[in-house]
Amino acid sequence: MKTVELQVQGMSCGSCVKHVTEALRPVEGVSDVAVDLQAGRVTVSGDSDSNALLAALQDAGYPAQLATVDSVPGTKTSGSGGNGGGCCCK
Ligand SMILES: [Cu+2]
Repeated sequence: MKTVELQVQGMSCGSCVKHVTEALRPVEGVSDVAVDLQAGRVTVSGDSDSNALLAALQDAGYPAQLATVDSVPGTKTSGSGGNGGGCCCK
C-alpha cells in the first residue's frame, strides 16, 4: 500500500479537517486519511489516483497539490498572518 502526501490550502479549523477527510474517504482506493492541520498536510493511504484526490479536494473547496515527499519535516511556515479568520467552512 502506498501513501500520497498532499499540501492542502485553506484548512484553518477542525471542521476543515473533517471536510477534507470526508472529501477524500470516498475516493476510489483510499483506505485512510490523516490530516495535519497545522502543516496543511494530508497523508492518504491506499492505492488511489492522486489526480482523483486533488479533484475531490478541489470540489470540496480546498485547492491542493502533491507535496514533495520528505520535504521540510517539522518546518512549518507559521500559518498566522494572511487571512485572519478567513475560514471557508461555516
Ligand atoms: Cu474550517
